[in-house]
Amino acid sequence: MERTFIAIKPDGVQRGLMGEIIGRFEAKGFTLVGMKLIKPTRELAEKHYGVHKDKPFFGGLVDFITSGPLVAMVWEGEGVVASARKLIGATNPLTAEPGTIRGDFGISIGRNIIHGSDAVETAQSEIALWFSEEELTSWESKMKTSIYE
Ligand code: D4T
Repeated sequence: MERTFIAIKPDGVQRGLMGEIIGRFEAKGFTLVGMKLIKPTRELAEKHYGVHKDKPFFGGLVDFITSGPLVAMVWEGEGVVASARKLIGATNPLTAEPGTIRGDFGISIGRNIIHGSDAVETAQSEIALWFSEEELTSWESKMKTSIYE
């Protein structure tokens, strides 16, 4: 089953949106297989956003992501990588569609509340970066036959 890495960024934590965001993934039918509240080190944040290291916003992004606790999660389900990106919405909250997490709760691109892996391969490397195997718990929801045909 496909897995993706989701992080509620420090702004989402500070604004009290943890329950709302986790609830949206649960209500959709996805399964939570790992979760922890952590204040990431600079090294971890720089690795996570390594693809952006030459961008002008990189320093500010790393400062922000290490500024406070975030909720790191792994969610599992059919097509969860692409579906999570749709639940999250466009990178810029001002142009993100209403009904998406960023569209409903954000304004600034540098405070866009949540991260979700952009592809299956990225998800695999991000999960390995943020979690050890022992921190992930495989389990089968008793609602599975009501969610999947
Ligand atoms: P993440 O990776 O956080 O899920 O965001 P996206 O996948 O939607 O968008 P991204 O990789 O292009 O951007 C990563 C991260 O950088 C912040 N950012 C981005 C910023 O502060 N200023 C900018 O101009 C851009 C493009 C927001 C998300």
